[in-house]
Amino acid sequence: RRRWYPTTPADLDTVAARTLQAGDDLSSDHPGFADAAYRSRRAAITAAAARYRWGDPLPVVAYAPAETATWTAVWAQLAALRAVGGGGSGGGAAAAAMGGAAAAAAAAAAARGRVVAPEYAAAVEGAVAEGVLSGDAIPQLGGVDAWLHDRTGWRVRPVGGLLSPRDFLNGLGAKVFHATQYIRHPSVPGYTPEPDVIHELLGHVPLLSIPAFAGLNETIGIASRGARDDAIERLARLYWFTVEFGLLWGDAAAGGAPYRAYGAGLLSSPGELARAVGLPAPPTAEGEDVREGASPPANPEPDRRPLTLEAVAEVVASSYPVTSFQRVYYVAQGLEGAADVVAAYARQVQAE
Ligand code: H2B
Ligand code: FE
Repeated sequence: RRRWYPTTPADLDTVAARTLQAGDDLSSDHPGFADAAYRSRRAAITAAAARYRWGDPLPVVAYAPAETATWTAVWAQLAALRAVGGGGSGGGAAAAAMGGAAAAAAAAAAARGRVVAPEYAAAVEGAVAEGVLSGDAIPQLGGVDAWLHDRTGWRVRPVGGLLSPRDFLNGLGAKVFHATQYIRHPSVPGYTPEPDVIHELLGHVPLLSIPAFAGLNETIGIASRGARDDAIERLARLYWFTVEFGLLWGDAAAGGAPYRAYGAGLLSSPGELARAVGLPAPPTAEGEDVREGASPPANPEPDRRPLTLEAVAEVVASSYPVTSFQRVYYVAQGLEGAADVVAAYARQVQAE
């Protein structure tokens, strides 16, 4: 007999409090471990997430100036990478002003050099235009949730830390994305070993506003329902190498960028994003330890392999580092291509 699994957002009340690593119980290698003020701040934010029940207003966090400064600094680095090849945020507007075929051609030329998925860049620009995302303040979940729900019907739910892969994937099947609200420790703004508000709201949420990509997430989530433990592990790996660290083929033949990132782990880490798409590392803040063990000698040029259904067999058998840059990235043919490969594998899992 198959075990019970949550299928509605309200069902998630039973799992969302089961975090693996409570926000007030940081492991000893966490940059905030020795910082008592950071720990108590995290504990206050995660306590509100633990009290949350479906239907409650989403918790509002009054972020301190230092927290906002971390958001703003990382936002600036990521915005620079997002704008590569896109002519900055004005590129699209300049093309639009020309009108007609000339505008389309100019927009296509501008987009060729992009190192992030063009759908992602457009989603972030749209959210900024609507005042949902901004580099000036850490967004609150309520505004983000309403914006996302309007687009793809997905909801955001607060969570105090990492969930088990099963609980987290079951949430995706209910079109619910669990989001942490605390921000990474200011000593290491370029990197976090666990999800934080930058990773959730700037990495994951814009992509979940894109129907093809939201569908990919839901597909993995539905396949996780009642699945055996070994199937959960394989789906978690598939999630990791697509949703978290996936790349798309770019437009190298036309002189554009060879790779474009769509993985949220890349889109929220300036150093790893640059490396994954083959750009020089962005300048880091003074004294910043971008990521331990991640300097070029320790991390030679990564492998990039095509994401095919045959490659998924290798993906789901591969463990991956959580606290250093990835050694291998899988490259898909557009977000639809990634979704097709994931759907084909999900059908196999459901037939097991
Ligand atoms: N929990 C939370 N809170 N956020 C995540 O992004 C997350 C998680 N990712 N648990 C999961 C695990 C992912 O790495 C896969 C499915 O294991
Ligand atoms: Fe994530």
